Amino acid sequence: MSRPRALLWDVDGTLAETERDAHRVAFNLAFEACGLPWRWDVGLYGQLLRVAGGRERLLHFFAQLPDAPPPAEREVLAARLHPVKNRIYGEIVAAGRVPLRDGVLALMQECRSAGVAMAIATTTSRANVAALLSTQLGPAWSTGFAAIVCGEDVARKKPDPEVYLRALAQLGVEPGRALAIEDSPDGTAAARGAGVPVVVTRSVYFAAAPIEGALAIGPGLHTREGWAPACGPAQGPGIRLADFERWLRG
Ligand code: XBP
Ligand code: MG
Repeated sequence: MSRPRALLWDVDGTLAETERDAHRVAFNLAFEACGLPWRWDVGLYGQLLRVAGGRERLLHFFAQLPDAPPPAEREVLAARLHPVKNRIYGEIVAAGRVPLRDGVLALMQECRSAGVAMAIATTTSRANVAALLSTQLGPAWSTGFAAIVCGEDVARKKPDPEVYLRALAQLGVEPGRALAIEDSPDGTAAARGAGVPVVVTRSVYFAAAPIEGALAIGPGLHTREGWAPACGPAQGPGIRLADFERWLRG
C-alpha cells in the first residue's frame, strides 16, 4: 500500500498525556467539590483506565465499593459528577498545563502539506477535545480535521470499533487506506476491529502494557529510536509519513 489517505488520531494519551495530571486530577477535584470522600491515586487510576469513558469509569468504580449504592443511585451520582469533572478538566487544559506530545505537531504539519486528511477518533467528551485542542492548536483547530468523532457520537466506546467506523464513513476513506495512531490496548483493538492499521505511541499509563495487532509500536512520534519494527533511514528527527508507508509495505 502507498501513503495512507487519512490519519485518525486518538486523543487521550496519544495527542497529549491528559490522563494522570488532568482527567485524574479533575475527577478528584470533582469528588471534593461534591463533598465526596474518594481520591484516585495514580496507581488506582491506571486500573480504572481499563474502562473507557469518564461516566462509565465512575459507574465501574461505584460498583466495586464495599458499600456500593444501588444502581439507580450510582447513575444519578455519575450524571452529577461527570459534568463537574469535565468543567474542571476544561479549566486545567485551558490553562495550558497539558501540552501536545512531542512530534505530534510536526506530523500534523506534514499531513497538511502532503494533503493527507486527518480525523479525531476518541471516546472522550467533545468539550474536552475542544478545550485541549483550541488551547494547543488555536481557535480554528477544528478546521484541520475532516471528521471529529467523540464519546457522545457513539453507542459503544472503545474497544468497540464504532468510533473508527463512524470516522471512516465521514471521511469517505476505506479502512485499509487509513492509519490510526493510538496509545492503549483498547484503542488499538477498536481501530483493528474497524480494519484500520494502527501505529502505537506508548503513553505513561500503557508504557509496558501488552498491545496486540499494531503495525508498529514505539515510545513517541518525536523519536526514531525504540520502534518495533525499527525505523528505516532517517528523514528527520521524528516519525514521518514515509515511515508509515514503509511499515504498511511490510
Ligand atoms: C480515553 C478515555 C476518556 C477519558 C475521559 O479516551 O477513556 O474516557 O479518560 O473522558 P481516548 P470523558 O483515548 O479514546 O481519547 O470523561 O470525557 O468521558
Ligand atoms: Mg488513548
